[in-house]
Amino acid sequence: MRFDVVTLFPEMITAAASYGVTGRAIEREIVSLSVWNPRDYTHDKHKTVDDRPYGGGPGMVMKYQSLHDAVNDAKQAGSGTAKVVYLSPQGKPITQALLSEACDISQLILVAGRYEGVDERFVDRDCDDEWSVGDYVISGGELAALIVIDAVTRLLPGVLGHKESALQDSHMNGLLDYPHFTRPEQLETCSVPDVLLSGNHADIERWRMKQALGRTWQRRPDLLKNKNLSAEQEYLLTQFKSEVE
Ligand code: 9D3
Repeated sequence: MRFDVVTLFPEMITAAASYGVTGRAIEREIVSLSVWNPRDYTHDKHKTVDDRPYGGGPGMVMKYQSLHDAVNDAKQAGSGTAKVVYLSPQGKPITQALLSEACDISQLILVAGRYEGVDERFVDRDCDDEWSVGDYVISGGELAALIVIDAVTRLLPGVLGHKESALQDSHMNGLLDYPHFTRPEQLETCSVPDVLLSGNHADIERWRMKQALGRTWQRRPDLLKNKNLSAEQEYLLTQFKSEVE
């Protein structure tokens, strides 16, 4: 899988992606990452990438031509078909399902905007899709592009170890995680739940499922609405609810 990011701040992308899971995937050549700066595609003395909005109003808008030329170079650097995605607050909210579909694409060109955004004709003519990372304001598309790169890379075959991969498609998928504990067993008055020290793996599994269901019900009831629970899960959730005052 090949990622190309069009950005005025290329070091932001290469620096952050060089750590952890993404850094390792790049080193092992499971993914490649290239950055393209629209400023390198300007031709005027001041390397102008932005201009004032037609119709007036505050802020500046990224100009069409340098974005277009940067995307074209990114496409030519690839070998097959590319998908061009503009990261913006107006985009469709990214979900695990949307990112799973992106795994089948051999080249993902991510365009990060700055200022008030890009000339809309770039979105219309050059982009295949427009994605958002959620309903809050960030200062530009770079952090959003990094989220996409991280989340997609984790889904690619061979990136995660066996244990993490197994965790990824566990039976608790679609639920919030259960609570985790490690040593020490006692922190002042706060102890580890007895069941986790019991060595009874069936009891531990049931307790974790109950916690995952209960926390999802408390914190993210929207996630339970689209989920079919087994009879066992319904029983565990009822038990959890009855234990809440
Ligand atoms: C305060 C400026 N806003 C006026 C209503 C518009 C605005 C312009 C540009 C808000 C944010 C941005 C920059 N954001 C992104 O480039 C961005 C983003 C986001 O802000 N939220 C969620 N997902 C994304 S993806 C890219």
